[in-house]
Amino acid sequence: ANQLGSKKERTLAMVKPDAVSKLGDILEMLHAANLTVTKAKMTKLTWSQAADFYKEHQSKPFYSNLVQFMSSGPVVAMELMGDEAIVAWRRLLGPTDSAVARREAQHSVRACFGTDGVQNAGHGSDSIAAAAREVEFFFPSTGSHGPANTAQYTEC
Ligand code: RTP
Ligand code: MG
Repeated sequence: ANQLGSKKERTLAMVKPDAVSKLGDILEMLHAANLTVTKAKMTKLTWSQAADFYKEHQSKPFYSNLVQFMSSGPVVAMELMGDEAIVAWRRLLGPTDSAVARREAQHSVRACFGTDGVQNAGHGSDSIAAAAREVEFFFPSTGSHGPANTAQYTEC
């Protein structure tokens, strides 16, 4: 914790296929919430990549719909940094079901841009361990080609 008692954390945010066209609005919401984008990538997940990413849910009834949706079009993955970034981004996302979000968190990402319970605009890591796994999933620290993920963000 710093002098103010807050913890700088990183988390993995993903803009799901139903909200990629709203990326600009979502970036504005991140900025307003004091969350900094430190890595970003647009990609289209294969079915098996989406299945791997959400494997903790493989026994759930919605799993095949979820994997189908998550591999149906491009997604934008971002590493975010900020004070208590994990819970701050999940708060900004709002409740899992977009209809509930529209009732209970009207200014959230899912209220504004989500479609329903599965197509809900965004994903956020739910723990420090999940954030580490999910950042590595999209931004592998070894074995990647092209420019390295070593950019250092500086305040402007
Ligand atoms: P996420 O992992 O995507 O950030 O969402 P979450 O923590 O709010 O919700 P989670 O329980 O982890 O579920 C992962 C994703 O599966 C879809 N889902 N559908 N039909 C349903 O009951 C249902 N429940 C979950 C959503 O896309 C959810 O974000
Ligand atoms: Mg989750």
